[in-house]
Amino acid sequence: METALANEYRRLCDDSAIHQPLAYLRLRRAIRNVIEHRDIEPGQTLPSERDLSRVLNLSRVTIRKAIAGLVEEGLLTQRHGAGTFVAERIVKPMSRLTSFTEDLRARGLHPRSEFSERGIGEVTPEESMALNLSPGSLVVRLHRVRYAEDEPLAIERSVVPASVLPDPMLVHDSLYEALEKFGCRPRRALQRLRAVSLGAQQARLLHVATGSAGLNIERRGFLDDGRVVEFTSSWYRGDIYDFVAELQTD
Ligand code: 16G
Repeated sequence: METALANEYRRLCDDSAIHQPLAYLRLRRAIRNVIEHRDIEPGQTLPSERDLSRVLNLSRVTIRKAIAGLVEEGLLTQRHGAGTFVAERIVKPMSRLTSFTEDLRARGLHPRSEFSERGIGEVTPEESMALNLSPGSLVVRLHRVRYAEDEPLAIERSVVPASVLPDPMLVHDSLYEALEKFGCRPRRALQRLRAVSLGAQQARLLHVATGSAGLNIERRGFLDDGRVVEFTSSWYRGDIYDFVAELQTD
């Protein structure tokens, strides 16, 4: 691991296409890359600050700064006296508007989806409220079970105005990638989180016992001009996910 990280760090230093003069940001990127390439697995320990400082010829302050950012992002966790580990549970920071696909890829996992619905229809009263659409408008509906390799992690039901995404078949793996192509990826979102116990059908889809803990998250995603481009209700497995928010006083 130490060697893989040192090689990656040196590669970034030598790569003239990467203009990153700050050593701690370069190191952060190198750690992110080795996690993504699975040179270090979830649960494994990162080399100590002292070893990294010696091998990379960087100050311990730089190493600490690089690591602190990744702990905040949820890629690394620290246990007092035991060191720094690659996070095992999926820690999702609430401060960044990322997609399921991006979150998993950043952890070296391969996201995929199984669709149970991918169609277009007239907006329901509840959807029209959530999306600010007038009755009769058309919406695209996507119902998916979301996996990391073969492990189901979440169930998601997304509704998107057809004026933004005209054809549901344009969504393959990632809704946000499809929206991006139309310049309509959400720029801001409002989320509501609720603790739930998963019903029989949801539990079966997520391979957990009926009544297991889950998190229901509703996200409304907005464009800069205020249009709502997404209304998604997700049920995430409570045994795998941690949602983390950074709070500040005024
Ligand atoms: C996340 C979002 C969901 C969004 C999806 C897009 C939360 C709680 N939910 O799961 O609202 O629709 O990502 O992911 O983060 P995709 O681009 O991989 O389809």
